[in-house]
Amino acid sequence: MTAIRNIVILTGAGISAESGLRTFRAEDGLWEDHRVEDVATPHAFRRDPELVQRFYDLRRENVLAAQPNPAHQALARLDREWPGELLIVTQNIDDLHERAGAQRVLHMHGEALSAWCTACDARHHWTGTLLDSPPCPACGAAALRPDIVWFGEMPYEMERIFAALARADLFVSIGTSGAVYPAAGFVQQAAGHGARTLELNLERSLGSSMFDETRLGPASEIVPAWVEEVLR
Ligand code: BJW
Repeated sequence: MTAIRNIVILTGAGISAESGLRTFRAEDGLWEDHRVEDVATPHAFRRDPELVQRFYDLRRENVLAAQPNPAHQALARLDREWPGELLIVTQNIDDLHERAGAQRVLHMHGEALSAWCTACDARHHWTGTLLDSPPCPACGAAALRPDIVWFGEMPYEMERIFAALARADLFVSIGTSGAVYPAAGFVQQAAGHGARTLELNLERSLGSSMFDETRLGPASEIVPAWVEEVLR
């Protein structure tokens, strides 16, 4: 087996579940209260901006109240101690990887604590509400929306992600159901370039059979154990 130097880690809602943030597709998931098409598409935002702003104002509040768990902390340790290339590509909009201390993090589906001005294209760190239509700090327009990638929109930094996948010796997917593309296809891309692939999840994902290995359990247990093994 080739020595591992370059690692790409994909994280999903499952890594933050034990921090108290609800996942999407579980029975008690976020979208049990909302239809996806009512809150996570540009069309929904045009049709009912107040509903969408209220949904994300609440999500922002939840993110601010949450704390990183041992899985985030273990990945932050790996980021600090891994001498080779490493990229944590998260689908999550929370900032728990960063608050645990990880630096090599990319938010492909946007960030809860960021507001995007559709008038001047500026992005602002945002911890307050957007429902009350505050002015953009850069141009003054009342045109701020959550800086979130909705269905039908292009995820962020795809070129950088594909380049990292092409160089990866190891691809690890943590706490994601494999229901949403393009992230669900990363395992095939990495494997196609020769990477070993590992899934860490509470339950098998939709694409589980595409991984070389699957380890099942809560992220707060299986992620620290895996990091310990990699750094040994
Ligand atoms: C635990 C745990 C514990 C729980 N420990 N684990 C037809 C076919 C194929 C594709 C398409 C299609 N029609 C349309 C598309 C494209 C579409 C898509 O994929 N649709 C599918 C529904 C089919 N995708 C898009 O539109 C994307 N854009 C796009 O494709 O642009 C074109 C393009 C082309 C080529 C290259 C590049 C681009 C945009 C997708 C945007 C997704 N946005 C959302 C919402 C916004 C963020 C937010 O509000 O937070 O992002 S959707 C939602 O799902 C969110 C998540 O990031 C994403 C993934 O969810 P995740 O993280 O997997 O959560 P769950 O709940 O599904 O799973 C949780 C997992 O955790 C489970 O597996 C549990 O077992 C596990 N777990 N507790 C460990 N304690």
